[in-house]
Amino acid sequence: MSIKKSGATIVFFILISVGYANDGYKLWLQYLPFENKAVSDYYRDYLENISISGESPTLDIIQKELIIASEGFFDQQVLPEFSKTTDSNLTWIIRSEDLPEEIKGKLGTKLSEVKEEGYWLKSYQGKIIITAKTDIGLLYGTFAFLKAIQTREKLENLDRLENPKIQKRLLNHWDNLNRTVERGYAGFSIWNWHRLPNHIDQQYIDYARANASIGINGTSIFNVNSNALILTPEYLAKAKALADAFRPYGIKIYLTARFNAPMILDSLPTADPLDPDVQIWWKKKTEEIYSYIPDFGGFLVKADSEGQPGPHNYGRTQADGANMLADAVKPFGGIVMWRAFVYNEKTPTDRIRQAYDEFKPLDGKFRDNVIVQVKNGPLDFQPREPFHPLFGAMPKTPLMMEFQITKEYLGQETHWVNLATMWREILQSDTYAKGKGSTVSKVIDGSLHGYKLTGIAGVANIGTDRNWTGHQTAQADWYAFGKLAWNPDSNIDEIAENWLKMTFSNDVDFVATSKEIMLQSHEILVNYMTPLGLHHIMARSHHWGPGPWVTGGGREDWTATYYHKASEEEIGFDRTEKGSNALAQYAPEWKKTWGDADKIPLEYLLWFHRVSWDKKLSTGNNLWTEMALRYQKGVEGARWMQSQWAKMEGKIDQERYEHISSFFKIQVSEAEWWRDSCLLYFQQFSKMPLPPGVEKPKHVLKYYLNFKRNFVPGI
Ligand code: GCV
Repeated sequence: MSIKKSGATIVFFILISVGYANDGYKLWLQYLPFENKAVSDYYRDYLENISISGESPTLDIIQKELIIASEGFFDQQVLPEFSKTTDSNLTWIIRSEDLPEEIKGKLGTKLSEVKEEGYWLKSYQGKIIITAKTDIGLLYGTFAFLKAIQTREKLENLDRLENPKIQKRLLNHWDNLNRTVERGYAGFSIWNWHRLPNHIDQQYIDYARANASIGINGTSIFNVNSNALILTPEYLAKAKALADAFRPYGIKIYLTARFNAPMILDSLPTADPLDPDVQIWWKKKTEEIYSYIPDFGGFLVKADSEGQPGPHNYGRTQADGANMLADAVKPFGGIVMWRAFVYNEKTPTDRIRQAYDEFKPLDGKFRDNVIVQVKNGPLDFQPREPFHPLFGAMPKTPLMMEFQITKEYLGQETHWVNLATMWREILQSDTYAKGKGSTVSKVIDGSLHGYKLTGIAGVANIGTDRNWTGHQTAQADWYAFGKLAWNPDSNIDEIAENWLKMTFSNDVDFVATSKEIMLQSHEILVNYMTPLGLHHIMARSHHWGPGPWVTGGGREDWTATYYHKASEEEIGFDRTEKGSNALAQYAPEWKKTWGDADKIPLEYLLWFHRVSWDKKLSTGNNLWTEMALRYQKGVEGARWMQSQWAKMEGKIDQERYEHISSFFKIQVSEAEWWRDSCLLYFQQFSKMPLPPGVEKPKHVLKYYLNFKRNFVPGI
């Protein structure tokens, strides 16, 4: 499997990335040709002769990845030679137990710091040693090595020992059996159920490669709004085929469990979790699943929420439901991820306080293989929410984070918004659970409360679009999710920078400009969609575009007016003790700032307070003026992003440059749509003129109220 390098190689680095058409399919694993001969020569030494010690499907994958990388870096002219012996090689890929004794001795006790999925990249006497306890660790280490090359790191001083801080790092697909994707905006589901199990599409393999390259080790392949059919032999055989394909990449399969599956599939009269027949049914079903997938990860459950059946139907608690499933998977080492996204359709209290009210009293009542999966904020993946108050409030029950990578409420994959910025805001929020510094990241990595089980899930933004994610730049969110899952305290500036280099180019100007766009993008979007703590003001049902006027219908808490409660005097949701008192679910430290309308950061103002339109804010403006100026600022921000991007022409391939440029047309016009329609709507209440500097709306309010778009994707 070796092709000797030839003298002809040298001329090929002129074919730098700019020259290629590129549809984005290769994600951040582009392995673009080196920009000049010096760079190429430098890295070639490390890529030419590599030793891989041992044999396994995962080690075969490592070898294949190094070939793919070399084909890219050297434009197919130089392929690495592999050997089993380490002697003359500059790069070694070797399990730590197989290292020569002498080297083990020199590496010392630090070697024992490498845990199950961890790795150590170590420059040692002119060589690079990639070592790990397991083959999966070696795979992660190889991707880290290739990333170091992609981002042009110097390898001589490399000394990177990494272990994941979170154990279960999952994607959650909301994919349906008919291949639609709930809240999916990048085409259809990549799972071709009709062709499975016999046909394993190359895209499944590339999916596993991409996930392994960022350390994702689990995937729940089916919608949380579940269909019991997924648990039947027909679909288990298909899930097994995927599990077999993913296994060498270190990725386990998880399935969603529809709570009333025993009734649907086998006509049991009840799905009561305390009914012995129901318990036996789940035990048998679980045994059956493990007979197909011996390393099945476990169940993910949405219960008692938005029409899904659950333990409430039988007067039981969420713990009763979760524990029944936990007992079924326990003998096989499986886990249950039980979602805390539970709220009552009658809206008995402020919707955002219901999960806390329900779960907090159950702390310590769950089996040790249950982990409660909590959305980042207490409402529903809004452009900005404070962190969920359950974080820090359940010391005896492991909690995992659920982020939404797909952009249901943030432009539906046509806006460039860097989600890592928003996720950092949540992860670095202080719960004060054990005093200052008790960040959400420490809750979910288990260090704050000593959780034995830790996890994080991201609702996937992946579909059949050629570039996987609809917007080329939405790939960055998948990438960043993996990186933050590995270490929730990772530096998001570095994540953005590395993603840009790996995906597009190492050009200094390109990276600096694009990174700036990324880092500003979230605040810009919040300004043109939901400034000052506004929330849930999107259109009904498909959630695309503005809808502050949405009212009536079956459920109060699915309207916009329930949340902003605009009147001629004031606007906002009072969540202080004078109102719903959801604020009391947070540590007292937060009450001091968030509880005071004069001290609260303006970002959260209308989330927690009702404020009169003419109230003077810390900026010197009254509320109405500040709101109008922020909407305007958001639009200007979107235009600024667009103009910055226009300067990038010629710095990357034209295909992706143009793709992103055309998406900016959508983003800017939708930003204007949000600004104009929201300001016109709220102006009916404030009755004040638009302040100077805010552009006149393009249409009258009636136009926006009547605007309808058919067949919005994602529902
Ligand atoms: C899968 C929101 C979305 C739903 C989603 C739900 C959930 O309400 O609009 O599509 O359902 O969250 O997270 O369960």
